[in-house]
Amino acid sequence: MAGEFRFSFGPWNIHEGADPFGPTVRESIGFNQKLAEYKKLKFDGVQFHDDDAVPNMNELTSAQIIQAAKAVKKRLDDHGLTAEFVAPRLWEDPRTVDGGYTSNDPACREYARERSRRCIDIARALDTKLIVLWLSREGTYIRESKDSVLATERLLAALNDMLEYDPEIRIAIEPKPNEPVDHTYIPTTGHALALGARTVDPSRVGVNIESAHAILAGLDPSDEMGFALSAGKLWTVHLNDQNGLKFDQDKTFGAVDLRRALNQVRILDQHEYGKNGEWVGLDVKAMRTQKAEVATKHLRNSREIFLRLLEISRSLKQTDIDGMVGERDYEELEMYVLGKLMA
Ligand code: XLS
Ligand code: MG
Repeated sequence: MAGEFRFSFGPWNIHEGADPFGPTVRESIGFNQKLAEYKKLKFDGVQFHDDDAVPNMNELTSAQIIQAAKAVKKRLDDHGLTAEFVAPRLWEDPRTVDGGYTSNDPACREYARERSRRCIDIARALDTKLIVLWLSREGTYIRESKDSVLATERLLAALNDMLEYDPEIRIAIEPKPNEPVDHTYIPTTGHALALGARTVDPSRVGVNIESAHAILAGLDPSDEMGFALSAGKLWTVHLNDQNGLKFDQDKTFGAVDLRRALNQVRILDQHEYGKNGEWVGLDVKAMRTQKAEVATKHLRNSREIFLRLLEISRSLKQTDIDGMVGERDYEELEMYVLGKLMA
């Protein structure tokens, strides 16, 4: 509903703390136990990778996968939770080592497309029609290894394949410019929407904008959101924060730059994000230093920061802003916004 926000996160946002330079530092928490945390943290929506719902899906028939996903749907119901979306995890299997849809190996490309169809089956069993597509390894480590024209055509064919497989699903592409690969083929919102516009059904392709991914591309997340909102294409968000150009940090929303966070909340609020049922997703990770018993505070904090920034955004008086804009006194406007943030 417009003006009211509901929040979601994925089971991967409660995690063991491994990073590229060190192993896990916290015990694994079972999926059921994680579900029990959602309401305590005041979240109602669950985001899924396909194998968060059906972990051994590669060993099951499609009928078995659907049956297993239906059992997960029952567990969601027991906890009063809703599945927001399902994303095919196309970056861990050995067959996706060189990408999924754009892999140079035809057998691997077929694996990625087949896996995506099974992901759609899981979404339907969980009672959601939204598929998120983070195109993880769809790019190159070295430029000469793939042809970017051919790769774009392959991505388009994969999207068409999914749209045709299920005439009701909608696909929200989650752009990211790098990591794990050196450069990806769909680095920004503009690329995602341009690709969607060329599919068999552009009305069913939109975006999931993640704050950190926009920042890594040198862009302002709220402007990326505005671009998608103006096209009616912002179907979910992954809010978080990022301290400069380094690995994807998934920091607590607003933890690095409160003003940048304020502007994301503001653009969402002012353009009635949520009125078509869109969720506020928080793709945040606890710091590795965090002890196990307090390793969900990043979720609690991110939600709270969103709501406090919402209050600040709504306390900005439009007539005052209009006056300063009318005078072109942007120094005064800057101080007005900063003053509210520092109050
Ligand atoms: C990775 C992405 C990922 C997606 C879901 O950088 O943020 O976690 O959100 O597949
Ligand atoms: Mg994300």
